Amino acid sequence: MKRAKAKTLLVTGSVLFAVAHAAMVSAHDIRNASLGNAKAAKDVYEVKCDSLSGNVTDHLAFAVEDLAPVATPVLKIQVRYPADGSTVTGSDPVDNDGSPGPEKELKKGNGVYMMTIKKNTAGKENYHVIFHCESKTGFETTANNVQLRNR
Ligand SMILES: [Ca+2]
Repeated sequence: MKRAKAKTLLVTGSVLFAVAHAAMVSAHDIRNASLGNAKAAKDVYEVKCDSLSGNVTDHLAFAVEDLAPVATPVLKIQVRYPADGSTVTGSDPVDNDGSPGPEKELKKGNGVYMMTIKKNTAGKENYHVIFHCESKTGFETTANNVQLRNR
């Protein structure tokens, strides 16, 4: 759970960061999920960030990975904090290359975040989502998620 070491590796390169990230926090992944053919298809998850062992959440960090098939749609991940409407969006610009798109953060502390996976055009897609509630100092806090919509 302690991610201080991963944060140190971060300065040496994003590849090391991705490896450390995957190894240390695999519990907060949504693996091999899919979006249907329709352009408007989207999956919605509710993520609740809480405190763990005295560490209060500072932000929700997230990234999406576009898995095979290699298809036209570009996958997007949008996280919204409904309490004030703040949103941050990320994407994976390279389909099925074994790594997610750039990690993004929404800094809203403990609370409920809405995470939506969508795409920019019609076509079936499969994806993997990585997300973590983290304290200011990079400790993982509690993240519970439920899927609200699956299209
Ligand atoms: Ca990719």
